[in-house]
Amino acid sequence: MTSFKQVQQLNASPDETWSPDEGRGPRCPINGSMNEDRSSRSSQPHGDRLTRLSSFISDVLLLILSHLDWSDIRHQDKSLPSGVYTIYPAGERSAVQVYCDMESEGAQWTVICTCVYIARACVCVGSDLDNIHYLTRNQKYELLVDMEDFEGKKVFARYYSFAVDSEHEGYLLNVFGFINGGAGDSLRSHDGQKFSTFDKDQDSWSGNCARLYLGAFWYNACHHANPNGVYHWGADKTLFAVGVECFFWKGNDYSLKTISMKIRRVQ
Ligand SMILES: [Ca+2]
Repeated sequence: MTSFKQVQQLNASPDETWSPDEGRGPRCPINGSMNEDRSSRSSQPHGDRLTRLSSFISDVLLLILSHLDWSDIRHQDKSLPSGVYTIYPAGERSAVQVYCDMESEGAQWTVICTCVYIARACVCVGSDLDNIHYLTRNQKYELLVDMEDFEGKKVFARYYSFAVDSEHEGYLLNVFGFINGGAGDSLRSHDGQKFSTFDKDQDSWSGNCARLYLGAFWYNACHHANPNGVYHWGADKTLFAVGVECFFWKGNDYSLKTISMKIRRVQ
């Protein structure tokens, strides 16, 4: 299992976290129908087990599929604010907490990687790549990359289509349909690449890009973007291209103040 740099605690307040098992917040609308069905089934003939089993399986599948991502939660209560929520990308036993952004570019974005300031540095809080794969394998998703420099300027890059293949396929990145929000297209050269880490070199270079550039990403040979790189405070040429970088906006050797990658299901 491979992931972005991970921080487990997302500083969620209890009121911001929703789980269907907690009995608060939005409820799955089909819960009621399941209970109703069970009571009516009790009067059915004892021999009708196959029909009951088939109906039960159908109910369970509907329950699982109704909580896939943030869009499903938001669909049930449109007044919910930005915050940390629990989603189930691979079914009811796959609970994972994610930050949901209601403020950027039309809202309803599920954050898969973002910088959070901890001890005067920016730590990438990321989602597990398996979960991203589960979310994007059957549904069409778009990607928004927000970033900010130390002069206070904010830009973004947006892509109409985003998907990550399975671990077996190296978590290969599929991203296209670029829309320029001032950041340039620094992911183009990463499209079609597998995800590389310190201990798993899957890049297109003879060496290990993750070790050379001190990050973990869909390196080619090697990068135009390094969001999991070393956090510097802006321009720093001490080590070449190891910072949190977006080449087509700030070039090499400028480590960004913040960068966030967010996905949203295309309706
Ligand atoms: Ca390599």
